[in-house]
Amino acid sequence: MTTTTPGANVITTRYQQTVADYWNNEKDPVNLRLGNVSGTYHHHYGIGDVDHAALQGPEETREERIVKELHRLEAAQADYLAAQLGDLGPNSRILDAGSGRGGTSFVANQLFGCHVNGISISQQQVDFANDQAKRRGVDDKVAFHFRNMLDNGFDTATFQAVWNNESTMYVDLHELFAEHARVLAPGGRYVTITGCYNDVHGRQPSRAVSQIDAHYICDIHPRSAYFAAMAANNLIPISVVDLTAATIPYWELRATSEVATGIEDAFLTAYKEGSFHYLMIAADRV
Ligand code: GPP
Ligand code: MG
Repeated sequence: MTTTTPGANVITTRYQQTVADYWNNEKDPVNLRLGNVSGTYHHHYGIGDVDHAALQGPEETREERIVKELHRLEAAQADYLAAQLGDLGPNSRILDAGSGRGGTSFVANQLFGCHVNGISISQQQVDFANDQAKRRGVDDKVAFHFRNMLDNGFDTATFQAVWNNESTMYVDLHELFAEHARVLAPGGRYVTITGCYNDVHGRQPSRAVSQIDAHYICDIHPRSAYFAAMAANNLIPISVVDLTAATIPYWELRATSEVATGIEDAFLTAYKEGSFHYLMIAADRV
């Protein structure tokens, strides 16, 4: 696996340090209990219909069944993202920008058998994910690094695919896509699944979107910003899918669960009032 020297300073602003602090301290049951279901730990939301049959059963096991079902919907989201990464094989090299506890990286490695590099500005997340790679016996192919997605330190034109699974809202999109375009090989694929606010609803984020920003210390971008920043950086969209309707069942189920964190109503309000979308965008590097 090729690794080059990352930028000398991984964390370059005080804002980035507050984000790193959040993730270094995060041990939320909504992420750890769900991850324990299969041993794959995700940091993104779910898509698809709730299987109400799977939720039938005695009251004592209700919570366990909800946790399992939420995890299944999150796994379906990761499978969906990985399926957009293009025609990859065991020799492909791919980059997970904002890799969390490694969930999507392991899904992609399992699907393609390829080399995966994940990067995060949270050392805790990097350590957790590298430990997972060892336990799974894939540390020869899947590795996580303490690096900044705006200055990732990898060689130019060396990745066949790059993705952000719900991590673009922490960075400036022009800086991000310039860096992605630098490391993507010509014809390489970029994929993001993201929450973005609806320009049609207004030029500024809605109250519910602002509540989500405050909860995660992020800065959700308008939908338009993605396409402007891609166009400026030789990333040409090939597929745009509105996953809003597909993610609402996940949030409705999560809102009824013990693992709810308090942000569920803001997501449901934002999606249902139309001020916010859950979007998949795939683009090719030219
Ligand atoms: C985290 O997932 C995702 C984000 C913090 C980015 C915000 C995403 C948007 C679509 C706006 P998580 O699994 O760590 O969050 P939670 O702890 O709420 O499950
Ligand atoms: Mg989560």
